[in-house]
Amino acid sequence: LAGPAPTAAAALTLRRGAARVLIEHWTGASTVPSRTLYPHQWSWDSAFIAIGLRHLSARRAQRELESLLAGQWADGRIPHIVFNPAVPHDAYFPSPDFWQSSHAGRAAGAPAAPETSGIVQPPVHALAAWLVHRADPAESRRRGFLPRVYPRLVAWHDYLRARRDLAGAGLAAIVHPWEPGMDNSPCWDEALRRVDPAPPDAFHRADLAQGHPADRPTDLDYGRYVRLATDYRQAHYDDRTARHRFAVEDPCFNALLIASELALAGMARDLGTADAPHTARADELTRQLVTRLWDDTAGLFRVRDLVTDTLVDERAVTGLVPLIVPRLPPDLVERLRDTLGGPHFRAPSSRLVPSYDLTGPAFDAKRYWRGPAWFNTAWLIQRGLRTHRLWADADRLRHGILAEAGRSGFAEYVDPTTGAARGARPFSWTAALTFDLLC
Ligand code: 9WN
Repeated sequence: LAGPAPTAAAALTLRRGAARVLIEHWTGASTVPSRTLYPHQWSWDSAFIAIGLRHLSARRAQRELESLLAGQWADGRIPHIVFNPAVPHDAYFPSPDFWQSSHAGRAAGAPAAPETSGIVQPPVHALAAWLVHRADPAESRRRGFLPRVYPRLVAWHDYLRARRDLAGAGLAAIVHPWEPGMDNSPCWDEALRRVDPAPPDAFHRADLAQGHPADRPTDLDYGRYVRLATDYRQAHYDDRTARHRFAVEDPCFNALLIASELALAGMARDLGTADAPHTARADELTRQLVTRLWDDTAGLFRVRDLVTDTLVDERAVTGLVPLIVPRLPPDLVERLRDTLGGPHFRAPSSRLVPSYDLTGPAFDAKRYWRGPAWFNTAWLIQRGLRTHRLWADADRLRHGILAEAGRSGFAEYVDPTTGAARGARPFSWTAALTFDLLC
């Protein structure tokens, strides 16, 4: 399924289509992931969107990240949603009424405005900001972009280090299944079984009015998401006192932290802050990632459940994303490459990477992060392959991303067994990352 590169005409059509999605989803200060399903600003979406947008308008890409950072809390956290006050509250659940950030999050430093969620998403932001800066350094300098965002991104990483190193071993933990951005991955199933779901009448799902129920997490999943978020809110989102019933170390989240820490090192050099500790931090995180999450038998990284202090016995795409870590030991790179091309992840009909083991007991070709192939993880993996100079593998995946994006109309994800488009369409990061690969 290697597939050829798109012809010049096909690439032009794809570029135009991707640009159109980004323009139509721009709200004036940021980009919505989808006009229907996700009408606010999401954290890691904005980072991926900025990576594509930088080729279209470096200024707009900077504003995308600045608008997200306007929702940053005084404790350094970047919330996973920054709400648009113009959007009716019933358009998305959970809405600002549920999170109550400006009220319940006050002690943890939530801003008075805008309203935000209280949890986080993977730290792709510094990587995105550095790529945005490098796309047009003159425009970046003219707007003072790096001097403004660098301290905020440092504060974000400080938050993860100070408040989220729950095991005390150096890696950042996530405390809600929405935090890794892979909501219903089978990797969380066991940990979630310990959580009593909130009763179904305690919430009303807006997503089912837009999305297909077979594509989305179940009501039982939502009951547990609501319970965990309610508990966190009742603890005023204070990580020093909150007791987390769900706490795991996720490979993708930490790999992105490493890539972003290295991006901070680049920014610090550019700003003349030579003694910044970022490279040393990235090296230490890389050591801990390998020590705590690598599974040599399976040939990929696993999730660590911090309540039981064990590795979760599931293979998922999160375990392949650490390919983006530059100083990964070469033998691990080889093993990851083999796993990527082996029976668990080589999909028959899609040329992307399925979100979950094709042979795994929980595999579901349609349901969100339980099998469907997503474009952001494919983009990260192709970047990782390139980082390790595996050019042919990277090109194959790049061509796959371009082909699937075009064929699916920039879908949120595709069924890896049939190649059928699923989820929201068009979806912003699919368009943005496609655009990036064409520039
Ligand atoms: C909850 C916006 C987000 C993505 C996540 C994806 C999905 C939200 C939802 O949509 O999550 O945050 O409502 O399902 O899982 O990765 O950031 O696109």
